[in-house]
Amino acid sequence: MPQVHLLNHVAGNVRSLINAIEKVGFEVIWVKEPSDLENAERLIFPGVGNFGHCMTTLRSAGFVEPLQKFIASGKPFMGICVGLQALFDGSEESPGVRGLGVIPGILKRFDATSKSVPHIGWNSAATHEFGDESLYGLRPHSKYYYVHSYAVQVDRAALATWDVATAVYGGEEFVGAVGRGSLFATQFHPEKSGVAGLRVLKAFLEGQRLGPLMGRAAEPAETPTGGLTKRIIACLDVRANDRGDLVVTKGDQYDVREGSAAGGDVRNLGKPVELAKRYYDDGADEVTFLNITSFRNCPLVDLPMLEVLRRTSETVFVPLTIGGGIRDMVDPDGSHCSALEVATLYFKSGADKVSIGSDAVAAAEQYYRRGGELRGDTAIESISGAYGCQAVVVSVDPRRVYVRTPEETERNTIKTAKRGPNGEEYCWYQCTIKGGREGKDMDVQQLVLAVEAMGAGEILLNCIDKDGTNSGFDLELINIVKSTIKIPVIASSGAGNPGHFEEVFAKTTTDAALGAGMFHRREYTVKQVKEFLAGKGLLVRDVEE
Ligand code: 1PR
Repeated sequence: MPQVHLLNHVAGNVRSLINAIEKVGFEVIWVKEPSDLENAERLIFPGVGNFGHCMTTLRSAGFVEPLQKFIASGKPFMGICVGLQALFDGSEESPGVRGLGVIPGILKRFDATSKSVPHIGWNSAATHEFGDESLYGLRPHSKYYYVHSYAVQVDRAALATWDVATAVYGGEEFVGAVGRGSLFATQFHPEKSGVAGLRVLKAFLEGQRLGPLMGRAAEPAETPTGGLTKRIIACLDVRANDRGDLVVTKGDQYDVREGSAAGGDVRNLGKPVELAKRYYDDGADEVTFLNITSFRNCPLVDLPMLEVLRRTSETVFVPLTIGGGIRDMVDPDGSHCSALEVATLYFKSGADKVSIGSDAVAAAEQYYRRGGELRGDTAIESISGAYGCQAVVVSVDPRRVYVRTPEETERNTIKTAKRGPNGEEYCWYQCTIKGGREGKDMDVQQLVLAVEAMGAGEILLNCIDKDGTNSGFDLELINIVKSTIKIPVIASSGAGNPGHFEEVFAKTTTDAALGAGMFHRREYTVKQVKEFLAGKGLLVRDVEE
């Protein structure tokens, strides 16, 4: 097998990259020290997280000069995400920290006044000036998975001697991929970009710099968010059933047992790894696993979801999120594991993001008790500090509480179009923990504001009243959360048909929408949802073969 060296000095999910490299027929050799670069024939430098942290780590390990030398030698080099950013002079993210200075330019933060930041999702990497040829298999109408807050704005004069593929987000045109000679770098993650991404990785590894252009030339995207597609996410609630088998289950308003009386069997809708693969093949833009019972008495290293992630990441090349039990924990043998250690195990097993539920509510309560002061050591802060905010999702499980007048409660209320059982015209959204079993004296706006301040990168917004009802998303809830924070929101709970997805994208500014039961029960496929949305003029990622 031909080989590629991998410089892995920055935290993140490298397992998926290794799986992707192996999938396209190459073997990975780890770079352990700077002198290893002398023997490398080709090199990949991936990275996630903070620019300054990345450069400082490289500098202190003595990699800066050997890297510059490797690149100058003309051997094939590929940077991914922060691996692209490091090639530039610097970044607003870490003023005063020098990059490798191979390509001119400074990274700037996306303007968040009119859009969510980070930029998370599937966008273009279009090469307008290539005539009939494509750079490393990039296709004008393919979509690639991005997750970043800082980007290189396209300055055609400064980049005149470089080949550049661009994307547009909320009116800002930025560098999606850049290359010259045998140097190539992508801001997107090819290992997370499905078939389109694997094609790019393969072309780089095989040295296929230019190839025939497939498909029409790209036109600059004109939608308000640019070329960013509407993300459709498939969610798998996973737990052990009463026989101890790991199953994908699905609740009705969080009750996962069959029959109306408590005590029926846990609903079994399939096996996690197989279902995840099915949704990937169908075009799901992400797959989320929620480990709904957290396997409370299981030693950390034996957590069944670790194996589920390892196996899923071998065949599923889109982002994987894992939730449930991401918190400080004590192993059955009495040893203490921090939330960061738990998350690290999941990232090493193939997860791209962790989703925090109950622990986020506890952290938010303490945050307000301290008068809005950050403590620095909560699960959200420690994981986001080590892996970047894009790696931390907060899963919110709110429930409606109806009141006759806003004065009846100190919580933030809304006037609702859907009145309460006694004709109440107002409601507030109460945060819950432990799968909805315990309500807290905190409303959803307070929670999302606190977790955004702590460094969460995204909100997974469930709704207990809507879960499993097939009656559509709670649009009022989504709108109040979207107007409260800047980070992206995934609308969840209630999807029953493709029209519900169209409705949530038309009537809210949600960044993504998630479905569970309707996919598990095979009522509709992800592909059908996407075809329906495309038919209504919405931008979605096509499934490539
Ligand atoms: O508190 O950090 O250990 O995380 C536990 C996680 O497990 C949380 O993300 C919580 O939302 C989830 N969870 C706990 N209990 C349940 C349950 O169902 N009994 N599931 C549960 C949450 C809601 C969604 C569902 C959507 C879409 N499930 O994930 O997939 O509502 O469903 P639909 O499209 O069929 O309507 P921690």
